[in-house]
Amino acid sequence: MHEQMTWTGKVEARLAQGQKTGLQLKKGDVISVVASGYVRFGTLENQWADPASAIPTHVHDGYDHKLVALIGDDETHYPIGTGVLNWIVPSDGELTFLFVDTPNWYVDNSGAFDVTVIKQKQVIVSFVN
Ligand SMILES: [Ca+2]
Repeated sequence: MHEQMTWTGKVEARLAQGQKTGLQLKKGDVISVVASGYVRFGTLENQWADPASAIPTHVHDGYDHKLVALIGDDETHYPIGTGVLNWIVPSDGELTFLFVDTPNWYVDNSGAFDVTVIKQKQVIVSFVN
């Protein structure tokens, strides 16, 4: 099977477990990501976020409303925001995107970000015996 090198799709704000991409990454892989759009993380008029943060009018509630990446079973939230360029992947596993919201308060979210990922050629390292 041909290795998947790209993923383009929606990351819905209401997905508490995030959106899996099917992209299997290995530590040392290099990827670039572009994310755009606006989502709502609640029903109040000012509860909007772009991929990097809540809009500035929202009263800070202690949670960063932003797009992050997860890799495999690693619970680490890797910041993505509006995108990353030439990011060297730190661990092995499937790439998942997640919109960070207050735990258990995903049900009142709506909208989705448009996200595109490209897995790039790795830097070739030559070993001399
Ligand atoms: Ca919410």
